[in-house]
Amino acid sequence: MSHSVTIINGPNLNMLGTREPEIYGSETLADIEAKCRTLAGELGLELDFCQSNTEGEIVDWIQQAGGSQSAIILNAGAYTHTSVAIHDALLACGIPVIEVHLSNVFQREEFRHHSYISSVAKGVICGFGSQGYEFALRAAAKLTN
Ligand code: DHK
Repeated sequence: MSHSVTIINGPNLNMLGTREPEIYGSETLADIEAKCRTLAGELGLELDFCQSNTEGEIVDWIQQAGGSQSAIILNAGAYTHTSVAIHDALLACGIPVIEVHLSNVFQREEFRHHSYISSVAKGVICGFGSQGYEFALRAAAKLTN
């Protein structure tokens, strides 16, 4: 049976490529999606890949993934540091969550040091740029096997 993984991207990640490239790199989100689709194929995973600037839509996607997917990979952008609603949705979804950040949030402003996601995630990957998504997919493949 092939497993399905959802990669959910939060606010402003649609701006990758032009947004503070010295922090987030020069690849676009479409570039990252293409790399993830290639790797997911190699790992035998089905992949959903989505992005929203809206907190409620991200909550909806987490709820839907709980009923249909094997794992969630989540870069919640700034909602990482603010969203109790996303924390609660992750607690309720019943599938493993891998938290990803492109940047090393611990080398940045203090308000980025706290995450509402980490305490309910299986693991956290940050600071490796877009490669972090690939690490997360490999972790998801192991978790779902
Ligand atoms: C992305 C964002 O948009 C920020 O709000 C987070 C995260 C860090 C990242 O590094 O991918 O603080």
